[in-house]
Formats: sequence, structure tokens, C-alpha cells
Amino acid sequence: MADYDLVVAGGTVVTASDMFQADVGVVGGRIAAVGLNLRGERTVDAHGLLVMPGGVDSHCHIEQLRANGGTDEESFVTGSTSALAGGTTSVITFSTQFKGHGILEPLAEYRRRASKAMVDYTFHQIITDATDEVVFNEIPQVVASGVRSLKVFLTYEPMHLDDRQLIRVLAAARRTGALVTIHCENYDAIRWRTAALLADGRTDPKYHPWSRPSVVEREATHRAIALAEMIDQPIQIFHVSCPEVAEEIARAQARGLKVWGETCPQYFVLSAQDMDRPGFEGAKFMCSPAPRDAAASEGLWKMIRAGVLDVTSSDHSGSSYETPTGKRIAGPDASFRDIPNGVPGLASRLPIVFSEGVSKGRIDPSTFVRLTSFNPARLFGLYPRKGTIAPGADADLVLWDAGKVVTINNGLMQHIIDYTPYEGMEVTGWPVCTIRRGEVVMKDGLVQAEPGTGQFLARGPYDMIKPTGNVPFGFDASAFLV
Ligand code: DUC
Ligand code: ZN
Ligand code: ZN
Repeated sequence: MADYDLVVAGGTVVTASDMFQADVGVVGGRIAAVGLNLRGERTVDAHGLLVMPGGVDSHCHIEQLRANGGTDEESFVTGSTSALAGGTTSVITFSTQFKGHGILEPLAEYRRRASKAMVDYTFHQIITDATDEVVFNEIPQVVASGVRSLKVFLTYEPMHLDDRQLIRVLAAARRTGALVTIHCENYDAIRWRTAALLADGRTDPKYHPWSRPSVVEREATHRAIALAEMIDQPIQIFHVSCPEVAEEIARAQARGLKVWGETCPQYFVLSAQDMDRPGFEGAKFMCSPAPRDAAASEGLWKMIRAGVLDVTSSDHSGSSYETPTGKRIAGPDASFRDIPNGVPGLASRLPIVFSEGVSKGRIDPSTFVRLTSFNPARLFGLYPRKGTIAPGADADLVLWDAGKVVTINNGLMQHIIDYTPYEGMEVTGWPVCTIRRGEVVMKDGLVQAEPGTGQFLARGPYDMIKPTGNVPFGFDASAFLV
């Protein structure tokens, strides 16, 4: 008689802290045992493979609503397929707000769309217009519905918040018990440099990084941290591109602040140089903050080893290269200012982090697990259901061939986007099987999951993001609806 519905047998289990030989027994979609000689009705052979928690991608743009009534090209079905192909089983995507409108309606529409997902999912709520109605009335409702993180932009027309609006969002988050994630770049500095570049006729994609040097990211990061410190509101700094920015986070952490930092694979392997290609080609690599250089990438790894940066998400944000609604939406000769930002990366995230990190000896496999599943799950209130291999956790697993050498091509990504910025890149280490809540949903690249089988992950209150209690003069200004 079998004790388990499924046993993943003979692999090397890797958790955030340990690595050991064991079988994983699954009952009812959850891990029931981690041990030796387990017997299941079905067995997945994991000999020679690493068995790790399914990836948790805590920052990816999928089917995001647009002001013109459209959405991102990547749908929840294609995005899920790509995520599962790359070993990711949970995602956090973005419900948005349009200036002059509330957040409840788009959230309802977005939840309807997300119900097609095959990965488990939850959202960050973007705030672009911090009106009284939104900060005093709607944010509490959204957080109570299980969307326990807000996202704000300090740049981008028309999404950026000024300092007063940022303060109001941070205060609303403190009152309601949500985490705030922040895109840190200085809006006015970028506008000013962009105007000068365009005035000088410098319009090619290669001038995108020139318009937003690392100092604009560092300044905004410093400001966001300072305001979060004043309010005593925990924050995560999104997509840190270089060590100077991470230094701001390190200083905040040394002062005891709850400030966390995320980076992304594009900052490990792309550089400003990639945007300096003939014609329009550089548009394929345009994202913000802009990738820097090899020294910056190496510096990020140091910040990871020091624990300053502890999450690696994809910031998957695809715009196809050839289609008229993608990178060329403003025309094939558009200036860098008008080319949509963002690179796709749902499926390439784990292979690039593993290859650059573990295979090249920069981090160990447990650090890989922390960066790609355990830490995002913990920070965003999904742990211990997600991010670990332990009894009671969802049986979300990725079986990993650590020695498999693969040359990335766009077909392998299985996303809707018509290119990958990593075309031709060789990686060592590849996901060969993905299991979502006990079901094999990817085997040797073949994704088999029914649309609509992903579950919404409602997030309740959790200790990690509680304020520290230290407010200037002991006066908690966030308690007042101002
Ligand atoms: N930068 C973002 O902030 N979001 C999506 C794409 C990008 O490059
Ligand atoms: Zn961003
Ligand atoms: Zn993003």
C-alpha cells in the first residue's frame, strides 16, 4: 500500500538552509514527508537531479491593464506556460491604477483575467494617484482582500508620485499592514537629461542609459528610504541595478530599518553596451533602471552574498520586437524616450541566476533557493505555504539538472514575446520537471496544465512587515488621515 499520492524519489533536496538526499512524499497536493524509501502511487525519478522549491517570481508584469483599454501582450495563459517552463510555480503580478480613477474596478477586472492562470498568483497594487478616496478608503479594502503589497513609481509619466503622494501611500500602508515596493529613479532628472539628449539629436536606443545614469537611481532610493524611515514603513526597493544603489539599502539595514532589495537577471548579464547595436536592435535590451556594466554586475553578487539584496525576480515585462504594438509602437525610428521599457524573463530567470550564481561558483544552491523562492515567499507573506520543502507546504517543486548545458533561444522561453534578450547565451543548469501542488505540469520542456488551475494566494497579516515602532519624537503621524 502506498502512503503517498506521489513520491519524488532519489533526488538531492535543496532548501534555503540545507542540501540532502531524500524522497519527497506528497498527499493532496501538499508535502507530507521528506524522508527515505517513501512509497507512492506514482513516482517521479529524481536521481541525479536537484529538487528545489518551485520558483516564486515576486515581480512580473503579466496581462497588465493599459490606460487605452488594452493589456500587456503576455496573457495569464502564456505567462503561466513560460513560468512553468522555467521552473516557477508562483507569481506576483500588478493590478494597476489609472490617474483620475480608483483601484477597485481595475482590480476586479484583473482578478477576472488572472483566473485563467496555471501558476498560483497574487498581486501588488500599483498606486499612481494618491487621492483621499484611494488612500483612506480603497487601499484598506484592497489589502483586506489579500493584496498585501503596494507598488509605486518615482518616475515614468504618468505613473510617478511626488514626495507628498509617496508619503501618503507609505502612511496608508502602515495603517493597513501592507508592504510597499518602489521603482526608484528620479523623474525630473531623467526628464531633464532626456530633453538635452533629444535636443542634441541623440535619439538611438543606446542613449537610454545616458538618460538615467545610476545616480538618478541612487538618489531616488535614498529619498524613498528616508521617507519610509520617517513614517516607519517597511519597503522593498525594486530592481537594483548596481552596487551604489545597494549601498543605500545596506546603510538603511545597518540602521535597523526594514528595507529590502531586489535585483534581476538582466543586471547580471546585460549591460549598457547591449543597447549600442545597429539600428533599432538595442531596443530589445531597454529596461529601467538601465543595465550598467560588468563591474556593476559583479558588485551585485557581492551585495547578494552580504545579504543586502535578497530577492531575484524577473521583472518580466514584454514588448515584442517586430510587432507594431510592441517595441515599435511609436514607430521604427522612435527616439529612446518613446520605446516601451522592459525585457521578458519569466522562463530565463532561474536558469540565469543558477548558471551565473551556482555554476560559476558565486553562490551555493541554498542561496539560489533563498533568492528565487524562499525569500520572496517570506517577504510577501506566502511562506511557509510557498518557498520551502517541508511537511505542510504546497508540493511546488522544480527538478533541476545542474550539469545540463543549454543555449537559450526564444522557443525555449515559451512566452508570447517574439524575442529574448538572452538569445544565444549558454547556461549551465536547467529545469527538467516542474510540479505544481503535486501535479507534474512540465516535463522536459512540455508544459501541460489547464488554464484556470492556478490559485489566487490571498495574503493575510504577517510579522515580517510589521513596522518597527520607531517614529520621530514618538509621534505616529500616519495615524492621522492627512
Ligand atoms: N521597468 C519597470 O519599471 N517596469 C517594467 C519594465 C521596466 O523596464
Ligand atoms: Zn519598475
Ligand atoms: Zn516592473
